[in-house]
Amino acid sequence: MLRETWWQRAIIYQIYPRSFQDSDGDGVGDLPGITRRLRYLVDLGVDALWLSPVFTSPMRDFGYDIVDYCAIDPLFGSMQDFDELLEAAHSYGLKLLLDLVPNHTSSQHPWFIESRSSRRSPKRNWYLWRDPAPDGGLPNNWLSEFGGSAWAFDEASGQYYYHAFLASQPDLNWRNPHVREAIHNVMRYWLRKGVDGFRIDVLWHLIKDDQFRDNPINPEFKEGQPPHWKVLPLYTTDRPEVHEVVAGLRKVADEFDDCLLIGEIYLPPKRLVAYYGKDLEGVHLPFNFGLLETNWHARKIAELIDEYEGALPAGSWPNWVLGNHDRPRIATRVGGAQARVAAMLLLTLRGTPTIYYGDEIGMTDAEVPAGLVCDPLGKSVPALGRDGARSPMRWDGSRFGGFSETSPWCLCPDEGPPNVTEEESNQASMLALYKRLIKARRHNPALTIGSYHPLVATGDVLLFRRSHPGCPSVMTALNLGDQPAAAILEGIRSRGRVIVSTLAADRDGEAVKDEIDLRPHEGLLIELLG
Ligand code: TEU
Repeated sequence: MLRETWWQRAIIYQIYPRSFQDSDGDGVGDLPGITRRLRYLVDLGVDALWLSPVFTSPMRDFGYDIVDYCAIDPLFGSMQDFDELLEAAHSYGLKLLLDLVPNHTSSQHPWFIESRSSRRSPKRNWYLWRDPAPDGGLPNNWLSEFGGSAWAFDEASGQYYYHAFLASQPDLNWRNPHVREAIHNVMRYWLRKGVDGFRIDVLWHLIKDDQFRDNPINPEFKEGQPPHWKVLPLYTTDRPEVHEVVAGLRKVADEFDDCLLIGEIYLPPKRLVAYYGKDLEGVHLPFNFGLLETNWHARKIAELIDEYEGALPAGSWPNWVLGNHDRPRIATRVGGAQARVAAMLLLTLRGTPTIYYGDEIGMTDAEVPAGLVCDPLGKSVPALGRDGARSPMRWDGSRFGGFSETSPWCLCPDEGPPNVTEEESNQASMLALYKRLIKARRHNPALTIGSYHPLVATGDVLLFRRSHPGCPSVMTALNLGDQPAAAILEGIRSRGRVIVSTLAADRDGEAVKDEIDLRPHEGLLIELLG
């Protein structure tokens, strides 16, 4: 069993820095803005902040295209601003995680400029260069996630380079030990500064097939699906050799105390958990995106939890994610009423939860008129546009939502709710619910580190129990439907009392026996007595 670490009990909060708080009036969020809002995050009760990339970048993919891994983009502030943020976060007891983007750089990164300069460049082999096919065409059928072939032709040197995302995001060659060493040193740079770990971008992409074989055609592809689904990514992602690379990243993390590595990996549970590594020498938390992808039905969610819990290797620690900067927001996917139920689910499941900024006030995706699309993915595959989930944080009801003095880079926040100021003074708000749930979680080890026991998943009702020796067990009872529902607990002694209802405080302390009545869209947290 692994020794208990800070991140097992922690709640992580993702900040998309462009959209959190502008401090210099340019309409783009920045580091001093985040520093200004730390008090809010402490009051919310989270433990660690993960910042999407803040490094120097031409921003073709909003910072996921980096030209200097060890410098702050002036749009976000200076290195001094970063140091101040880190110090302030630590003084509040908050951990700070950065976004490590090891799979690709910007095409403007000096490494790529040098690599591209000639076939004989010492850095040629830092990226993936291939000759054209004998007929002069593409080296193989690999597709970019952002549309079209994953190969871009370089006229000057007469070869193609591989890019899993934009052509301006060439993939690094992770079979090259110099690339490994260079990124390891990037990690060391930030860890020496005192950051507490990294979320690692597209970890399952790092190694591609060394024979560059064609990906198999996807027989189930249907028109309207993302174009890159036409082939199955057999030879471009989740290659067996990736685990050695992951273990290498972990070794660097282990040079430092308590460094947390989270991997961004979109894979089904059985393949996902391989990223914990042999003997748990992989990342500490391979992000579990099950809740982003599941249908919102009690049975489906129960199956997802069982499958995930069942796949976890001995001694590993689970985690759950409800939203991020790449996917529609939870309140948009399941509606405002169910978003409250989802909050209870996220914060009472076993495993480290990650909250996406703004979800705690019930923000929904902004509607993005076609002419205003910023996201490169949204431009090539409109159905997958990500701008909506990246709109500015809504701090108050003023013009520009208290986010900025000026019109924001992305769509303006509407005036009015939801916003932090309004919700702070409303006991029935989403924000108040998040705070109560976080407090309950922190208060009872059954919820933070306790074991998980499935109880019921029928109709719209989902029920489970969390237990830990020496403290009261807690039951989560969720109604995922819009009709009243009852759960009858046969053979379970379930005397308890309600500690949180997602709807209102009117049931606090209510005694519960064998039958639990749930109002439409209601979730109850019940502390069991004996
Ligand atoms: O996302 C990788 C990824 O899998 C996404 O491309 C996802 O498939 C897509 O957004 C559809 O939901 C990471 C970052 O989170 C994303 O913001 C970057 O654009 C991408 O990598 C490239 O760095």
